[in-house]
Amino acid sequence: MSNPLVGILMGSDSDFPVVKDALTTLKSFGVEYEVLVASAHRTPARVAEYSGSAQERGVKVIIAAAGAAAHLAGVIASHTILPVLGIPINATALGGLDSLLATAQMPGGIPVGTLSIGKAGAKNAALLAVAILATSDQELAERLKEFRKDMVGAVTAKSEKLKILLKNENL
Ligand code: RP5
Repeated sequence: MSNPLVGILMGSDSDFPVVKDALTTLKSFGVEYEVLVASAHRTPARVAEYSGSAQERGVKVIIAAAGAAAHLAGVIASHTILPVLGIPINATALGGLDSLLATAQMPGGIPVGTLSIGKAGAKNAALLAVAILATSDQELAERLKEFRKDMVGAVTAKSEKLKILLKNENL
């Protein structure tokens, strides 16, 4: 990947099984990305260095995934004016509610676009990044429209399948 438009940071490599869904989604749209592990608490200087230089390197959107007291997305947002999307990770006994609140409840002034906890959030963070990039990339916008169309097709097919199942079971 030579010209990453999306930067993805995760607080720990233990977040990767969830973050992977963001990568596969970006890849399916042909969007280039870069990924690194950087923690707001364990490696604050690394987070500051990455976030402070991302825009000048051509990155357009940053996705941050973190669990527990998840300050990563907010700290990144404090170092850049790029849009920052947060994925709360379920990493503790609190089931991800801790990271959801830590990521979403930013005080006014430094926004973080927070997605849902876990894999759905990872997929949607990537789709939202694609939507942001698509505002200035017509080809990507067309791909996003196709994706939505395919989803309509898939849901309709599920409904048809259910109809057959109900008929077979005399319901
Ligand atoms: C957070 O703490 C990470 O994002 C991860 O979700 C959680 C646990 O990290 P590890 O102890 O697995 O490295 O900072």
